[in-house]
Amino acid sequence: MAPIILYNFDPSPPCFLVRVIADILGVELKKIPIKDITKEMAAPEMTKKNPQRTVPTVDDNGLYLAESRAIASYLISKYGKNDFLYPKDASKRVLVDQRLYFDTELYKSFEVVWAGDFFAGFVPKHDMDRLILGLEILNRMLEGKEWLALDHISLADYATAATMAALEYIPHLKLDLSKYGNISRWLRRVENSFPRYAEFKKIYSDSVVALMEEQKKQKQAQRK
Ligand SMILES: N[C@@H](CCC(=O)N[C@@H](CS)C(=O)NCC(=O)O)C(=O)O
Repeated sequence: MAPIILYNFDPSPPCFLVRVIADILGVELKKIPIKDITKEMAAPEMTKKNPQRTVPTVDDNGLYLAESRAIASYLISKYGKNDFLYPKDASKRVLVDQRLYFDTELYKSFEVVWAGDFFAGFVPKHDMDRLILGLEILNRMLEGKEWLALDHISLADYATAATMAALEYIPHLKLDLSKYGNISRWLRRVENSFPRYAEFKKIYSDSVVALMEEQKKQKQAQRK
Protein backbone atom coordinates (compact mmCIF):
# COMPACT_ATOMS: atom_id res chain seq x y z
CA MET A 1 0.00 0.00 0.00
CA ALA A 2 1.33 3.39 -1.01
CA PRO A 3 1.12 6.15 1.61
CA ILE A 4 -1.96 8.36 1.69
CA ILE A 5 -1.21 11.55 -0.21
CA LEU A 6 -2.49 14.90 0.99
CA TYR A 7 -2.24 17.79 -1.44
CA ASN A 8 -1.64 20.36 1.20
CA PHE A 9 -1.50 24.11 1.74
CA ASP A 10 -0.36 24.94 5.27
CA PRO A 11 -2.43 28.17 5.61
CA SER A 12 -5.65 26.42 4.59
CA PRO A 13 -8.07 25.83 7.53
CA PRO A 14 -9.64 22.77 5.80
CA CYS A 15 -6.14 21.27 5.32
CA PHE A 16 -5.42 22.04 8.98
CA LEU A 17 -8.46 19.93 9.94
CA VAL A 18 -7.26 16.96 7.88
CA ARG A 19 -3.73 17.20 9.32
CA VAL A 20 -5.07 17.31 12.91
CA ILE A 21 -7.45 14.35 12.47
CA ALA A 22 -4.77 12.23 10.76
CA ASP A 23 -2.37 12.95 13.62
CA ILE A 24 -4.94 12.04 16.29
CA LEU A 25 -5.56 8.75 14.46
CA GLY A 26 -1.86 8.07 13.94
CA VAL A 27 -2.38 8.02 10.17
CA GLU A 28 0.69 9.02 8.24
CA LEU A 29 0.12 11.41 5.37
CA LYS A 30 2.55 12.09 2.57
CA LYS A 31 2.09 15.83 2.19
CA ILE A 32 2.57 17.30 -1.24
CA PRO A 33 2.81 21.06 -0.90
CA ILE A 34 0.63 23.13 -3.21
CA LYS A 35 1.97 26.66 -3.54
CA ASP A 36 -0.32 28.14 -6.16
CA ILE A 37 -3.73 26.45 -5.66
CA THR A 38 -5.44 28.03 -8.67
CA LYS A 39 -2.66 27.08 -11.07
CA GLU A 40 -1.57 23.70 -9.70
CA MET A 41 -5.04 22.30 -9.03
CA ALA A 42 -6.11 23.27 -12.56
CA ALA A 43 -3.56 20.86 -14.06
CA PRO A 44 -5.48 18.07 -15.88
CA GLU A 45 -4.21 15.28 -13.59
CA MET A 46 -5.22 17.26 -10.50
CA THR A 47 -8.61 18.26 -11.91
CA LYS A 48 -9.23 14.57 -12.53
CA LYS A 49 -8.51 13.90 -8.86
CA ASN A 50 -10.63 16.83 -7.68
CA PRO A 51 -12.89 18.66 -10.14
CA GLN A 52 -13.48 21.31 -7.44
CA ARG A 53 -9.76 22.19 -7.78
CA THR A 54 -9.49 22.79 -4.05
CA VAL A 55 -7.23 21.68 -1.25
CA PRO A 56 -7.28 19.52 0.72
CA THR A 57 -7.33 16.76 -1.87
CA VAL A 58 -6.45 13.23 -0.82
CA ASP A 59 -5.30 10.29 -2.89
CA ASP A 60 -5.63 7.06 -0.91
CA ASN A 61 -4.26 4.50 -3.33
CA GLY A 62 -6.40 5.72 -6.22
CA LEU A 63 -9.40 6.79 -4.12
CA TYR A 64 -9.54 10.53 -4.73
CA LEU A 65 -11.22 12.67 -2.11
CA ALA A 66 -12.17 16.32 -1.73
CA GLU A 67 -13.96 18.20 1.08
CA SER A 68 -12.11 18.30 4.37
CA ARG A 69 -15.00 17.10 6.55
CA ALA A 70 -15.67 14.13 4.26
CA ILE A 71 -11.94 13.33 4.19
CA ALA A 72 -11.73 13.50 8.00
CA SER A 73 -14.78 11.25 8.48
CA TYR A 74 -13.35 8.79 5.95
CA LEU A 75 -10.01 8.65 7.80
CA ILE A 76 -11.79 8.01 11.11
CA SER A 77 -14.12 5.36 9.64
CA LYS A 78 -11.40 3.58 7.72
CA TYR A 79 -8.33 3.95 9.95
CA GLY A 80 -9.63 4.86 13.44
CA LYS A 81 -9.15 2.30 16.20
CA ASN A 82 -12.67 3.16 17.38
CA ASP A 83 -15.60 5.36 16.36
CA PHE A 84 -15.19 7.86 19.23
CA LEU A 85 -14.79 10.93 16.99
CA TYR A 86 -17.43 9.91 14.45
CA PRO A 87 -19.84 7.30 15.88
CA LYS A 88 -21.27 4.48 13.81
CA ASP A 89 -24.57 4.63 15.75
CA ALA A 90 -26.93 6.56 13.42
CA SER A 91 -28.59 8.52 16.23
CA LYS A 92 -25.21 9.79 17.41
CA ARG A 93 -23.64 10.20 13.98
CA VAL A 94 -26.47 12.47 12.87
CA LEU A 95 -25.70 14.83 15.75
CA VAL A 96 -22.14 15.13 14.48
CA ASP A 97 -23.30 15.46 10.87
CA GLN A 98 -25.77 18.24 11.59
CA ARG A 99 -22.98 20.32 13.15
CA LEU A 100 -20.62 19.49 10.27
CA TYR A 101 -23.18 20.77 7.74
CA PHE A 102 -23.64 23.89 9.82
CA ASP A 103 -19.87 24.34 9.96
CA THR A 104 -19.65 24.12 6.15
CA GLU A 105 -22.05 27.08 5.96
CA LEU A 106 -20.14 28.98 8.64
CA TYR A 107 -16.87 28.48 6.77
CA LYS A 108 -18.52 29.65 3.53
CA SER A 109 -19.70 32.86 5.20
CA PHE A 110 -16.14 33.43 6.44
CA GLU A 111 -14.77 32.85 2.91
CA VAL A 112 -17.17 35.40 1.41
CA VAL A 113 -16.11 38.02 3.95
CA TRP A 114 -12.42 37.19 3.51
CA ALA A 115 -12.63 37.35 -0.30
CA GLY A 116 -14.52 40.69 -0.24
CA ASP A 117 -11.93 42.14 2.09
CA PHE A 118 -8.94 40.75 0.22
CA PHE A 119 -9.93 41.23 -3.42
CA ALA A 120 -12.22 44.27 -3.26
CA GLY A 121 -11.03 45.85 0.01
CA PHE A 122 -14.71 46.07 0.95
CA VAL A 123 -17.12 43.75 2.76
CA PRO A 124 -20.83 44.29 2.03
CA LYS A 125 -22.85 44.65 5.23
CA HIS A 126 -25.08 41.66 4.49
CA ASP A 127 -22.02 39.39 4.15
CA MET A 128 -20.65 40.55 7.50
CA ASP A 129 -24.11 40.20 9.06
CA ARG A 130 -24.33 36.62 7.82
CA LEU A 131 -21.00 35.74 9.44
CA ILE A 132 -22.02 37.38 12.72
CA LEU A 133 -25.34 35.51 12.65
CA GLY A 134 -23.37 32.26 12.20
CA LEU A 135 -21.27 33.08 15.27
CA GLU A 136 -24.36 33.90 17.30
CA ILE A 137 -25.88 30.55 16.33
CA LEU A 138 -22.66 28.72 17.22
CA ASN A 139 -22.61 30.45 20.58
CA ARG A 140 -26.23 29.34 21.15
CA MET A 141 -25.40 25.76 20.17
CA LEU A 142 -22.81 25.71 22.94
CA GLU A 143 -25.10 27.09 25.64
CA GLY A 144 -24.76 24.81 28.67
CA LYS A 145 -22.70 22.34 26.65
CA GLU A 146 -19.05 21.37 26.67
CA TRP A 147 -18.97 20.01 23.14
CA LEU A 148 -20.86 20.75 19.96
CA ALA A 149 -22.46 17.41 19.15
CA LEU A 150 -21.91 14.73 21.78
CA ASP A 151 -21.05 14.50 25.47
CA HIS A 152 -17.40 14.24 24.43
CA ILE A 153 -15.24 15.82 21.74
CA SER A 154 -16.01 14.73 18.17
CA LEU A 155 -15.15 15.53 14.58
CA ALA A 156 -17.72 18.36 14.73
CA ASP A 157 -15.61 20.16 17.35
CA TYR A 158 -12.35 19.80 15.42
CA ALA A 159 -13.96 20.92 12.14
CA THR A 160 -15.60 23.99 13.65
CA ALA A 161 -12.45 24.89 15.59
CA ALA A 162 -10.58 24.92 12.25
CA THR A 163 -13.17 27.38 10.92
CA MET A 164 -12.69 29.53 14.01
CA ALA A 165 -8.91 29.46 13.46
CA ALA A 166 -9.59 31.08 10.07
CA LEU A 167 -11.47 33.93 11.74
CA GLU A 168 -8.47 34.91 13.82
CA TYR A 169 -6.84 36.33 10.71
CA ILE A 170 -9.28 39.05 9.85
CA PRO A 171 -8.88 41.05 13.06
CA HIS A 172 -9.05 44.42 11.26
CA LEU A 173 -12.71 43.64 10.49
CA LYS A 174 -13.23 44.17 14.21
CA LEU A 175 -15.01 40.91 14.88
CA ASP A 176 -14.99 40.86 18.66
CA LEU A 177 -14.82 37.14 19.45
CA SER A 178 -14.60 37.81 23.19
CA LYS A 179 -18.33 38.63 23.00
CA TYR A 180 -19.02 34.95 22.42
CA GLY A 181 -18.21 33.45 25.82
CA ASN A 182 -19.45 29.94 25.02
CA ILE A 183 -17.31 29.84 21.86
CA SER A 184 -14.19 31.12 23.62
CA ARG A 185 -14.44 28.60 26.47
CA TRP A 186 -15.18 25.72 24.06
CA LEU A 187 -12.24 26.69 21.81
CA ARG A 188 -9.89 26.46 24.80
CA ARG A 189 -11.28 22.98 25.54
CA VAL A 190 -10.66 21.86 21.94
CA GLU A 191 -7.15 23.32 21.96
CA ASN A 192 -6.33 21.45 25.16
CA SER A 193 -7.87 18.20 23.94
CA PHE A 194 -4.68 16.64 22.69
CA PRO A 195 -1.06 17.57 23.34
CA ARG A 196 0.03 18.22 19.76
CA TYR A 197 -2.87 20.51 18.89
CA ALA A 198 -0.82 23.60 19.79
CA GLU A 199 2.03 22.42 17.56
CA PHE A 200 -0.34 21.94 14.62
CA LYS A 201 -2.02 25.27 15.28
CA LYS A 202 1.38 27.01 15.28
CA ILE A 203 2.33 25.54 11.88
CA TYR A 204 -1.00 26.78 10.54
CA SER A 205 -0.80 30.22 12.19
CA ASP A 206 2.82 30.88 11.17
CA SER A 207 2.02 29.95 7.58
CA VAL A 208 -1.00 32.30 7.52
CA VAL A 209 1.10 35.18 8.85
CA ALA A 210 3.80 34.48 6.23
CA LEU A 211 1.17 34.31 3.47
CA MET A 212 -0.40 37.59 4.55
CA GLU A 213 3.01 39.28 4.57
CA GLU A 214 3.73 37.99 1.07
CA GLN A 215 0.35 39.16 -0.18
CA LYS A 216 0.85 42.61 1.38
CA LYS A 217 4.19 42.92 -0.41
CA GLN A 218 2.62 41.85 -3.71
CA LYS A 219 -0.14 44.44 -3.33
CA GLN A 220 2.39 47.18 -2.53
CA ALA A 221 4.47 46.20 -5.57
CA GLN A 222 1.37 46.36 -7.79
CA ARG A 223 0.59 49.89 -6.59
CA LYS A 224 4.09 51.16 -7.54
N1 LIG B 1 -15.35 22.94 1.53
C1 LIG B 1 -14.00 22.70 1.13
C2 LIG B 1 -13.30 24.04 0.98
C3 LIG B 1 -11.93 23.87 0.37
C4 LIG B 1 -11.37 25.20 -0.05
O1 LIG B 1 -12.10 26.13 -0.42
N2 LIG B 1 -10.04 25.28 -0.03
C5 LIG B 1 -9.41 26.48 -0.47
C6 LIG B 1 -8.13 26.71 0.29
S1 LIG B 1 -8.51 27.09 1.97
C7 LIG B 1 -9.09 26.34 -1.95
O2 LIG B 1 -8.64 25.32 -2.39
N3 LIG B 1 -9.34 27.42 -2.70
C8 LIG B 1 -9.05 27.45 -4.09
C9 LIG B 1 -10.27 27.63 -4.91
O3 LIG B 1 -11.39 27.58 -4.38
O4 LIG B 1 -10.10 27.84 -6.11
C10 LIG B 1 -13.27 21.83 2.14
O5 LIG B 1 -13.64 21.85 3.31
O6 LIG B 1 -12.34 21.10 1.76
